[in-house]
Amino acid sequence: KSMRQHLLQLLMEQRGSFVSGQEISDELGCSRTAIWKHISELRKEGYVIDAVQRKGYQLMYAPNRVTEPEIKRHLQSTVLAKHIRYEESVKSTQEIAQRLSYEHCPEGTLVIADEQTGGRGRLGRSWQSPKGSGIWMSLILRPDIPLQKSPQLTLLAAVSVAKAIYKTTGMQAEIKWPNDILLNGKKAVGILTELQAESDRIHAVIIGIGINVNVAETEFDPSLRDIATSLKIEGNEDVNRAKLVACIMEEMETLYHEYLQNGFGLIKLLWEGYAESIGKRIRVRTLHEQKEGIAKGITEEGVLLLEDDLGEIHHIYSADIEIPGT
Ligand code: BTX
Repeated sequence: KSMRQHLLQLLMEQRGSFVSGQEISDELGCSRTAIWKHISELRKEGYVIDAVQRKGYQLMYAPNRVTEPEIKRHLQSTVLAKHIRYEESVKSTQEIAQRLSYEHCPEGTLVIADEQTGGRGRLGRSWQSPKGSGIWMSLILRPDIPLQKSPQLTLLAAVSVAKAIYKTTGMQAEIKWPNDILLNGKKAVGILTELQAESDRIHAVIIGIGINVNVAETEFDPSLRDIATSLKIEGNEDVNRAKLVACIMEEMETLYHEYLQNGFGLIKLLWEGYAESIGKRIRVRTLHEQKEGIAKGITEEGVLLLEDDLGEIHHIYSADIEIPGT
């Protein structure tokens, strides 16, 4: 943890009162001059910190950021996000999480960045991740489950995000199988699940979650403006990113325990409650083919069931779906 993050944590823990320079230098093991330097850096980042002689420092205002102390301030979960790796700007948080996982980091480690320059979606697609306005994060899980059950975790993540969006903003999101979350029909969240496995054993599941939180319309690439949206565009209000991250982690923690103990049953039910396309006519596109029919639901494994016009049921493992005529 950097000196600056540590200092920030101290100031946050004692919000509403002054922290003396002596206390800070004891805690951090650094000089008064060094503290002063870090305080000025924090101010440049938008923190408002009051400094009064013989009293010390007091945090008056914290900007909307997703640093470790900001997230921890809202967090009650025990395993998930206990370890947080925050970065200002990275190519992709998935990449860092993959590496940390190979280095045997603990389960629940969360990698989060303020900006991604090469955010990735599925099938080699890219994910736009502008600076300062979204949640771009990757969570490392190490569940003891067979490989073919891993798609269930994408659905678990989607339900957790939809619940957390409702809790923090009151907005009702819809889930589009397998991994998109929509607000008023437009994509506000994307989820990408990547695996580290050897033969049939899962070493880690890395769940990448991208949320357009306070992204303005002009921040989206023109090609996305018709299909993408953000929580702020739909709700007309700034959303505290750190609070939303914490809320997602808490929802996920609850569902993950439920999942490990009792299996996919409850999550499947919750998921179906949020799913926009179940019972509707959809078009399914895979790399090689395209099918149309009625979405009947998902299986115990999280596989989509499609009934074609001849009444035949198809299992769809991975695809993009569309609702014809929209
Ligand atoms: P996807 O393949 O389902 O969606 C990618 C498609 O979505 C793109 O081709 C584009 O059309 C559209 N798109 C791109 N950026 C955005 C955006 N910001 N909002 C809405 N639509 C967009 C979805 O893949 C999975 C995305 C996961 C992103 C997270 S962010 C943290 C982690 N790190 C990383 O590199 N990826 C994940």
